[in-house]
Amino acid sequence: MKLVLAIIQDADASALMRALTDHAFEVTKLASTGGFLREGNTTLMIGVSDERLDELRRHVGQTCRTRSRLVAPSVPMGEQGESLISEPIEVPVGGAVLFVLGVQEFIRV
Ligand code: 2BA
Ligand code: 2BA
Repeated sequence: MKLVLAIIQDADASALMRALTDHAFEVTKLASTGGFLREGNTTLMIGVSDERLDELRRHVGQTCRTRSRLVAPSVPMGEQGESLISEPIEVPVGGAVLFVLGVQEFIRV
């Protein structure tokens, strides 16, 4: 068994939860925050058998889109203290970041 931590965008969370539960995956949803954008995102914990890992990956790939976000860089200061205004930069986010961890035990009490 594996525990998949899937970090996805909030906009994809409902569709992915639906797709996974429709296909009998068990899922737990956590609210999370990205360290770089400091914006909310969604982390799904999915305990899955090794045999179904590829299928899970396929659902995630089909559901989670890559989107671009414009980020204003912090304003650097010149030598005389004047600000050097720079253009916002485009940052791609997603489709999804997956961590796949081995599960030592799955216990229901
Ligand atoms: P954020 O940390 O808010 O990052 C959003 C997007 O900003 C990232 O998209 C990446 O394209 C870009 N980015 C992140 N750090 C950067 C940096 N130091 N310089 C330039 N660009 C940077 P994704 O890679 O698709 O990541 C989406 C979210 O997944 C991240 O949100 C974070 O919450 C999580 N994540 C990604 N890699 C992670 C890791 N190694 N460990 C833990 N969480 C991770
Ligand atoms: P839920 O997903 O809201 O599931 C609540 C209960 O509904 C489950 O209790 C189970 O008895 C039943 N259930 C879930 N999926 C089902 C399905 N496809 N068909 C029929 N019945 C289903 P528990 O098994 O005690 O799970 C309690 C909570 O623990 C779950 O809430 C979920 O948040 C988490 N969880 C359980 N197994 C998980 C796994 N493999 N991966 C991630 N989270 C899991």
